[in-house]
Amino acid sequence: MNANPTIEIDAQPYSFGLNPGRCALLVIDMQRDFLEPGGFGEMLGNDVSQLRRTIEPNRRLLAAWRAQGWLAIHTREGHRPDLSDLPPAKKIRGRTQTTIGDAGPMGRILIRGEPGQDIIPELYPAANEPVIDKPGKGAFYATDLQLILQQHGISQLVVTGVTTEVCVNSTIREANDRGYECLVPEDCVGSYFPEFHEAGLKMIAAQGGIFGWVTHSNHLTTAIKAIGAH
Ligand code: TIU
Repeated sequence: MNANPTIEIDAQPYSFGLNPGRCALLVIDMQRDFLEPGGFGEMLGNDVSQLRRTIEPNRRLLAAWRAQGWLAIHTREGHRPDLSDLPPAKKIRGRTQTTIGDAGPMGRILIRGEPGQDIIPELYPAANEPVIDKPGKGAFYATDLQLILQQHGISQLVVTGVTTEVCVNSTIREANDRGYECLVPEDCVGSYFPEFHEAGLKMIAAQGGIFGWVTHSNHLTTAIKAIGAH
């Protein structure tokens, strides 16, 4: 008998066969500056409530994942304090008065080590969970994410976090091209723009799952809990 049978998760465009031990949870950029009232995201005029609705489903999923002892990885978008990894094109993008590296409401904006760049307390990484600091939108670009996944024998990713059409979609496209199967719980990802969130999800599951699968976290947590705790 196979000690690790595949767990079938109800999903679009068809069910996802989750392979325990080979599937990691990848939580993208749940950072204070993107999600908290008074942070950089809100300072730019964004509606952070669109992102904050993802906190509770992510918390439940992370708890179920941890109870199985499965690998969870967290990412943070951010740059070195000397800005040596910040391309000028990214620094000036948006033509806003305050940009990356400037003083913001919670320290220097998107600079590693600053309070606003850190992960929200509700989803704070456990001591044994890798945290990937990434300078781009995709989590594979200029990081050691793939090396870490390889060391753990991971071939599938459950991808959550923010924002749906930016860092989540960029990461899923990078992962898909590298041969990883990606499953996205729709209630665990969010965008400041509801129409981009909807389109971002459709783009993933369209054309027979061109980039991956889309589910609801209830399907995942129910299936995981049915295995029982280890
Ligand atoms: N993490 C992430 O998506 N970074 C962004 O800048 N997202 C926006 O939607 N702006």
